[in-house]
Formats: sequence, structure tokens, C-alpha cells
Amino acid sequence: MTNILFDALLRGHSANPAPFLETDDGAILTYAEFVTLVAKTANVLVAAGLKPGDRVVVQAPKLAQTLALYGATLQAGGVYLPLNTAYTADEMQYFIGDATPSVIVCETASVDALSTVAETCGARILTLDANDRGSLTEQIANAPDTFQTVPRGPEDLAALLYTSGTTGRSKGAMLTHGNILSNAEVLTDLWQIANQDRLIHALPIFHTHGLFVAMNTAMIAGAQVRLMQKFDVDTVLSNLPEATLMMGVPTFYTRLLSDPRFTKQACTNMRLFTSGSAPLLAETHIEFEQRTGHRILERYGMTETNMNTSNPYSGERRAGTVGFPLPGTDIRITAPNSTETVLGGEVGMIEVSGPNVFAGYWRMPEKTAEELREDGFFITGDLGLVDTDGYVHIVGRQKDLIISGGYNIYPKEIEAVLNDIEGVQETAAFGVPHADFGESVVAAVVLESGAEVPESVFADTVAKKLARFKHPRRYELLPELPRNTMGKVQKNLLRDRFST
Ligand code: MLC
Ligand code: AMP
Repeated sequence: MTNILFDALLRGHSANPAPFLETDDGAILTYAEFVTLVAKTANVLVAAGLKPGDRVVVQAPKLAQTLALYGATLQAGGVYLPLNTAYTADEMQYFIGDATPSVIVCETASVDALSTVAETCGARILTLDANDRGSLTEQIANAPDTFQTVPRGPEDLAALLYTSGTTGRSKGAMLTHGNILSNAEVLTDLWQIANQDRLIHALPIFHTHGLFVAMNTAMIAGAQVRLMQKFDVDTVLSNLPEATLMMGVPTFYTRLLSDPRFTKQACTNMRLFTSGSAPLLAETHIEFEQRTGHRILERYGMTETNMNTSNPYSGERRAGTVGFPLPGTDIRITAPNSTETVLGGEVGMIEVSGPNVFAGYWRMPEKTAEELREDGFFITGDLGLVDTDGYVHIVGRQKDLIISGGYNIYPKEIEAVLNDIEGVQETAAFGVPHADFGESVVAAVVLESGAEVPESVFADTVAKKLARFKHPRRYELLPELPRNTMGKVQKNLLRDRFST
């Protein structure tokens, strides 16, 4: 019996002695050792109560063991649900309550905050700390090192990745084995990833980019991965000479360019730099080529759809574009609120269909129906056009979303927290240009007449509820918010006024 994603990623590596993961402490795990670690981990998850189809919530440091949790969940037929390590207890409680996992893996320091919600949904908590210790590691030491892989087909769920809503609550995007595998195979082939590759992996492993795009393609190809705790210019520079491949968000590349040690000589072995998750400025693309001789390959994706488009590996990588639809993926550009496609070259809504497109939102059929059309096209919320040469350009976003350093921040979430503060009448969160993160968050606040609220109250309240990367970096007190004749807040005016 087959388990299509697990088989493609790991089955062929059970006796592969080649190095797979090299961590910051210099430790190297071979593919064969990793497959054994995955099997042991799967035994622990099953002993903790995991059954096929159950969710495994993971909020854990970036370790080889954390990646083994991903492999083990797949092998045991579970649904992997990774969460940002920056999320607060409030945020975590929502995700756990919504996903009702049977196993939660978190750091020891988070156990108290999560135990009530875990109990409510009947989940067992296992711990995994940054030093690779905790109850998970202890149980793995005594676990059997083989595991009978649970069969899974293309329609079975493999992962649940939360993405915030432009209105209301975060939604879990249901990704099937077929979605994830098809996309990983296409990218491995298109970008010619092979076992001679050595990948600089500085992305977090709780999002599509670092987990699926980077790790799945590496595993399919049998490539080596230099797994870095986080993006750090010094660590990347010292590892560049042996590397062939790097995947990053634009902030990685602007930070590298601001260091004079980042030169053509530093990249002599490099074969490919890819960028995505946020717009790469054409000027960064051009400066990068002048400095290194490499043209960054920009691609476009999202949590619900995996990757949609990519600039070519061999043809022209065009600055300011995200390239062509991936093989098997269709892109259409539609007129506002319709399925009619616009005339060639005109701007409209980017819609995507193909085997990469998710199966819908977890337990939210109405939201699924709003965004996933009956003919299989997903309404991305991104505005774009296809030029006469077939390159897709993203020109804006219809969805109210801020992308900061590659992380998505939904203004609605910030506004809801601020609006609850006593004395606050209304608020509007919006993004302004930021040299390092691309965009950063500003909140405009209107107080009730006569109310006085010190700024520290805004910052403290937000800090209790929301992950640090979502916090407004500035608060602006206004007598009222600018609105159009329909009463809608004109965030573009706020953006223009406060972009300095
Ligand atoms: C960290 N901080 C951020 C931030 N990251 N604030 C806003 N936006 C971010 N992205 C906070 C820190 O908590 C810190 O708070 C302060 O900002 C400065 O931290 P730093 O040391 O400069 O940040 P650093 O740790 O270096 O992180 C920056 C980063 C990281 C860009 C390296 O954010 C990152 O790895 N981003 C990648 C995100 C990603 O993988 N996205 C893919 C999503 S998938 P304080 O308290 O010190 O002020 C997707 C689909 C697709 O979108 O197409 O790929
Ligand atoms: P997420 O929901 O976190 O997966 O983020 C997906 C969003 O990131 C997309 O809908 C786009 O708005 C944005 N995005 C991803 N890649 C690119 C890119 N190359 N250029 C511009 N925006 C991008």
C-alpha cells in the first residue's frame, strides 16, 4: 500500500547514507538516520493517541526533530499543523480549539497556557525544547525504529495551514497529499534540484515556503540542507562558499546586499537563488545581478495554493514579474466580481486552478464557497496581469493584507484588539513602505470624545494578544478616519499620509 507523499519524500531514502541535515552546531544527520528518526517519532505519536486523519499541532523550535515530526505525521496518516513560534497563548488557543488535534507538540514553557484547551479537545501534549530535550525526545529514545506506513492517497489531507482572514477568524487551509506532492515534483523538476545540491535553509519551517517549497524539493531530490536556526547574514555568508541553492524572502536578499562581503566571489558555487512570499523590487533584482552575476528567480505562491508561477530556470528571469504559470497550473485574470476574463494585458483578479489548489477551509464551507469557485479556480485576492510574453505581474492586492518580511499580517486582527480598548472609538491598521521588511504596520486610532488613552496601553494590549511581528510600529491619533461616500475607510489615503 502506498502513502503518496511520504513515499515520494522519504521512502527511497531508508538506506541512503548521504548527508541530509546539517544544523548550526555542526551535527549532520544522514537521510537513512532521518528516516529512522521519523519512524521512531511516528511510533511516539501513535502511542500518544494519533489516528489516521487526526491533526498534530506543532509549535516548536527549528530542529531536525521538528522536521521529523512532519515526516512522522505523514507516515502515520495524520494531518500536520505547524504554527509560528511567535504566536501568543491567545493565538494558540484559537488554533487548537478550531483544529481539535489529538497531539500537540510545544515547548515546556507553553504547556501551562495550552493545557486547558488541550484537555477540552482531548489532545495529549508532548514537549520539545530548543535544546532538543523534552518528553517527545525522551519517548523517542525507547521507541521502535521501524513503523508500518499508513496508506494515504491523493485526496487525503496531509496538512492544515492557518491563514488569517480579511474578515473574521483565521482559516485552516486543507492541503492534500496530491496538492503538496504535485507541487513539490513540479518545482524539483523546474528548478533542476538534484542530490548534488546544498541548500541554505534560513526560512522558518512553519510556512509553505520553508516547509514545502524548500524541504519537500530537497527530500525528493536527496539534496543536502544546511538548516539554520534563523536568517543571519554572518551565518549565511560563511556557508555560501559550499552552497549551491538558496530560497528566501526579499528581506534576505536586501540584507545580504547591504553587506559588502556579499560578492560574486562569495557565490562561486551558487547555482540558484529563489525569492517569494512578498514582492521583490525590480531594483533589488537588478542590484543583485550587478553584485553577484546571478538573476534571482522569483516565484509566486500562497498557503492555499502552494506555488502558482515561476520565472524560468533556463529562459529570461524578468525583474518585477513572477514568471509563468507552473506546468499543470492555470492562471486567469478576471474582471471585478465576475468569472469573465479581462482583455490581454489588463489588470484584474488573479485566479488559480490546478492540482496545487487546496481542498477548502477546515470546517468553513461558506468561506470555501466564497473563495474557491465551482470550476476549481481559487480567487487569490492578488491583482495582476499577464503581459504579451506570458509573464505574470502582481500589481497589487485587493485583500486587506500587509506583508512584512514575508509574514502576512491581517489589519482586521489588529483592529479588533485595539477596538476593544476602553476609550477607543475605531481604528485602522495599514502598511507603509519599510526598507528592511518591505512593509511595516501603522495603526490610526480615533478615541471616543473626551477619552484619553496613553500609547503604552495600545502597545501593551496588542502585546498580550498578538505575535510580535504583527505589532504596529507606530500609532497615529486622528480625529476621524478618512472614508469614501460608501462609508469605507480609505486606507490608501492613510498610507499616503503616513508613508515617510
Ligand atoms: C521578526 N520581527 C518582525 C518580522 N520578523 N517584524 C515584522 N515583520 C517580520 N517579518 C520582529 C522581531 O520579533 C523583532 O522584534 C524585530 O521585528 C526585529 O527582528 P529581527 O531580528 O530584525 O528579525 P529577524 O529575526 O531577523 O526576522 C526577520 C526575517 C523573518 C525577515 C528574517 O521575519 C523571516 O524569516 N521571515 C520569513 C517569513 C516566511 O518564511 N514567510 C513565508 C510565508 S509562506 P523586537 O521585539 O526586537 O522589536 C508564503 C507563501 C509563499 O507567503 O509564496 O511563499
Ligand atoms: P500566504 O497567505 O502567507 O501564503 O501569502 C500569500 C501571499 O503572498 C500572496 O497572495 C501574495 O499576495 C504574496 N506573495 C507571494 N509571493 C509573492 C511574490 N513573488 N510577489 C508578490 N507577492 C507575493
